[in-house]
Amino acid sequence: MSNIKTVTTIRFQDQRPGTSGLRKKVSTFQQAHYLENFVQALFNTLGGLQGKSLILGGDGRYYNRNAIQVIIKMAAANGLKQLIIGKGGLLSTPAVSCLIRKQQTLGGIVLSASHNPGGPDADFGIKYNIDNGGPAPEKITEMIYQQTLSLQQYHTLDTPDIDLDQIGSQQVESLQVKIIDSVEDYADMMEALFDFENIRSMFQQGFRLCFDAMHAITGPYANEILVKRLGASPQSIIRGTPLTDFGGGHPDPSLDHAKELVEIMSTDKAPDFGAASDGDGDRNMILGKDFFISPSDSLAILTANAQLIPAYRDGLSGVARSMPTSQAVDRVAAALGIECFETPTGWKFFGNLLDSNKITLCGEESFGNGSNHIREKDGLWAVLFWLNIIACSEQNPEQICRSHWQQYGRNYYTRHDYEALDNDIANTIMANLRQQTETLTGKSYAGRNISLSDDFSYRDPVDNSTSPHQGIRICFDDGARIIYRLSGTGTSGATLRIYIETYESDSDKHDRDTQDVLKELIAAANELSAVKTLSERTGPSVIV
Ligand code: VG1
Ligand code: CO
Repeated sequence: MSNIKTVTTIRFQDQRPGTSGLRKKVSTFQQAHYLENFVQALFNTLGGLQGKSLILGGDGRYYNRNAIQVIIKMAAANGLKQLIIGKGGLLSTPAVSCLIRKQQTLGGIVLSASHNPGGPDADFGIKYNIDNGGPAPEKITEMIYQQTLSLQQYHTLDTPDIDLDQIGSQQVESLQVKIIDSVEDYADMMEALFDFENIRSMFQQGFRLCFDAMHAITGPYANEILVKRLGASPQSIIRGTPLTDFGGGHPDPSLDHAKELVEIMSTDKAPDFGAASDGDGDRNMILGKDFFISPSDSLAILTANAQLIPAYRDGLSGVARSMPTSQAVDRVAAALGIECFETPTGWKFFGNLLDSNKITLCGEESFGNGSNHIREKDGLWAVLFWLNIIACSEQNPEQICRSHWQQYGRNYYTRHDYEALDNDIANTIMANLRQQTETLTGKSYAGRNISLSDDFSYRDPVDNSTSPHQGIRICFDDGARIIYRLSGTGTSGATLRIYIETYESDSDKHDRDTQDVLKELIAAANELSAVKTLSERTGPSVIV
């Protein structure tokens, strides 16, 4: 291995992974040694790479290809045996998770900043997934971070770039680089989980959908699965070509960022079903004709209808939701007689529950659902789950949602984000709230009494690890809640997220405007946090 180069490096203090890996501006990653340091810290944390194999791929955003070349050379210099890479460097986050499990590799590296914008002036990210296919738990991300603080050198190779577009194996010193089809294994897995025949015949009978791939990673996956294998028309996919800057948009499947889809779904000739996925393919938004399914409701509906799906026909062992996600799924779990776990925000907290078969389905309010089929949330999986339910029930999304509310009641839910706040101000808001939690219980706000108020701390029931400070909870005696937490995925300033929900059992009151229903709680949330005064803002940057 004569071409190995050991480079003396400078250290960076800001490489602690957040909710989902290390996310920074592209320009930060472009600094000399920046990416290399993180990758070397990861390799040092993993220990001996000899004889080991890793999956590598990303969402195709700007800098994806550069980063892959850097990682290939460093992997070779660090003695890794094999890297399995998606063609063109492309792999969705769920596809990486699927491949790690299928190929039984040591883990995988995902290059993505998910729903954050892409391009030279936008965001990039890197995340490590362990051998179960899921995001590395905090213990490991913390070890990587500690490594970055003491790192003195990294190893790389003086060698030309690899052709990422040629399927097949190439040798880089003792490293085998295997370029594979990005879609096939994932598509096969979906076919094994769902009733494709039933969905196919629904399309044959004229069922129409519109899927917005947002110029991100899911275009090729949707094309293979929805068009080629299920028979949807090719026109059903919009923004289907992955672009390095996502066409200039936010690849965020929300009403705000999928405007074209929302418009298509609100016309007289709207298709029967609308959906979108995010930059790296792990999020989903589900729409009916002129009808939005809230992600928290979606999790509850999937849980309630899981017996219709071949993969879940034998029942669910349990379910889990992140703490700020609405409590809609709790009611379904109670009715099914299964346990419902409440975890901190971020998919890594579901891993142990899935591995130990305590849960089968899980989800987050932030447009993410998933199951034990992999260890990441999965956008197209959720789309197929919905299509399978529609095919079996012969009801449209709105009917499915309304009958769900009829049976279980409706959890009105919203999230107010204050973006790009000054870090000190955001920390002050949180510190004030934390202090208040000690004295709030028993007090009355928005016509309700506070029954619990704390800074959520999670104890993992499998490994007993604890994760404190996961968000301020203010819970009322009628089930309403206000939650505050700071985002861990942003790249500039701080984002305060305020999550607000209330429950309505009366089906005559299920057609009201969410912001209107929640207005007293929203006012209480603003008052308790003094967010407007402290941030000098007149309102949230985004309302979801
Ligand atoms: C956000 C969401 C969280 C999600 C995370 C990663 O984190 O709130 O639910 O797991 O993004 O999703 P935060 O810390 O900004 O609230 V993705 O699709 O961006 O990988
Ligand atoms: Co994502």
